[in-house]
Amino acid sequence: MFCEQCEQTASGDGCHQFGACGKSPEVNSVQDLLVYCLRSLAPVALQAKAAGLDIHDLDVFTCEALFATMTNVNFNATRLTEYVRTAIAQREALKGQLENQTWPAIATYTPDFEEDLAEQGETVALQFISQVGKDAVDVFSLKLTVLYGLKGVASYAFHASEVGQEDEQVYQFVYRALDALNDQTISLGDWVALALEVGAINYRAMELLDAGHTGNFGHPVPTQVPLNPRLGKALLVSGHDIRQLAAILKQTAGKDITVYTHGELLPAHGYPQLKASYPHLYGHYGTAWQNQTKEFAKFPGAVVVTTNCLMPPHDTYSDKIFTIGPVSYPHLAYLGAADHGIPDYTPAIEKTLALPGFTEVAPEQSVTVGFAHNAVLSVADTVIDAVKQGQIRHFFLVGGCDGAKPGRTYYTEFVEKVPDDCIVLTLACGKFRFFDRDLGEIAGLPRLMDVGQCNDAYSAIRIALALANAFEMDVNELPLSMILSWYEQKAVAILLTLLHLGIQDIRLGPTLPAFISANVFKLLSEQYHLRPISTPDEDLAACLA
Ligand code: SF4
Ligand code: SF3
Repeated sequence: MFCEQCEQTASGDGCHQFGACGKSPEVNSVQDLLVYCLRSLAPVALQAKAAGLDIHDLDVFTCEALFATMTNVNFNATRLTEYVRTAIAQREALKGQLENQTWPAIATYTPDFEEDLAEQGETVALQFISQVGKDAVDVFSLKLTVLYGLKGVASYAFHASEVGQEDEQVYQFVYRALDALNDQTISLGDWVALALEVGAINYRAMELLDAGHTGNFGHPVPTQVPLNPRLGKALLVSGHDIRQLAAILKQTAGKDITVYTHGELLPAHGYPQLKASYPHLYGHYGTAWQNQTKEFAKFPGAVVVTTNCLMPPHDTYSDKIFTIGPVSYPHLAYLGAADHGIPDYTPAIEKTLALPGFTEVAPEQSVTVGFAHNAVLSVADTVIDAVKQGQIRHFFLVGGCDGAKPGRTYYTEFVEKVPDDCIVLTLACGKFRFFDRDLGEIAGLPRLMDVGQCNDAYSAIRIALALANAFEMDVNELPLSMILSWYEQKAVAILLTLLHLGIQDIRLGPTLPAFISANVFKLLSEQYHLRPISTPDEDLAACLA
């Protein structure tokens, strides 16, 4: 097997024997086969669109299928095979509607479903890896950057479609980028341009998702979220999917169940309409994804995992875990979509009622969430005055994915060392390293503001652009530094968005992506001053200089 799509990749240069994430070589190969089949579908889908056919369901399917190949989403070869079958069946059905076309060879590829699909996946993956010619290493690096970034785009576009926000431009691009991966003639420079276009499209996908979340649930407002449980039956919802959280809240209403968020669903508490409609959306339990085996084991109720990051579950608790959508793991209960993409959550509810729930009170503790663009920009005047009067010296955006590597203590230390006259904005699951710290206030503004999920990088960008506008300066001239952590492919998409917007001087860690070649990194550091994190002291001093 060969996979190097995440930060956890073995020895920093690719998982070859078994995934450090727990993905088996067989599952990896079926995922490779699925990506190949989606690439084979792409030219046909583009033709269908050019011919004016409505292929909306296929657009959403393509995004979901790409999502299923992201890190810590789908470990189930059977379900991945279903995606492969659907991709091929849909492609052939479309070809039937597009008569008299000459198709490229890839669009005629069909796996032999009677034979070992993993073996066939390995063959197509080897073809993809075998690059020849000038700039082969760097072209391969950029192809992987495009593919991995595209997975991030697809995941956000899938979520945006769930909350009723779609843009044909995004779907078109998904196929165009998949089709580009079939093209051996694209130059190095054009691959760089395509990678930046992934960033541009990702900005649009995140914007759509923001519009879907705020349109359905209101603009986030600063909201206190209890971290201590309350007595009674408890259901935990993990992942990123706020629409599914809303569906679970609806289906558990009046059943004497308290619903807790886990991981990237913490910011859901900031959405006022969700809170107002469902008072049993009470608190947050646990921290970032890599701690879930301990946290899920201890949680005294059922757990629904709506998206990444799912870790291979331990036997001691696997019978209370439920997965949905693109998420799957062999032997874990899977709740298929029953009504407009919403599963019937009865099995998870029954499991919750059968489990003891919380039986002991714990000391009160809380965090505040809800500092998305609307909330922060509603106090823009205060922020601007505080900067002008020298009360706020600098802003730091410290955020991104969390992970298990010891080097990630950098981020905790960094935040602890940020001087008192600076504000820390944070987002995504990396915040769990410091989210419960009380950093105090400046001019009535909290020094630590939780902007939201990883996709709310859109909100952070909106805040930065609005401040730049107010100060009549370029965003790179603002007293703002971005200290980012990455783990999976959503983070790749977000990084490409920031580069597309021309954001300079980003510090990235805990390590640089293995799929970025030395030359590609050189280019990024020359053009954007992208650099690896060093030590908190050194980086802080440089940012504040
Ligand atoms: Fe390795 Fe990450 Fe790929 Fe899993 S997703 S196999 S940990 S590189
Ligand atoms: Fe975290 Fe998996 Fe990336 Fe949404 S949930 S940021 S790692």
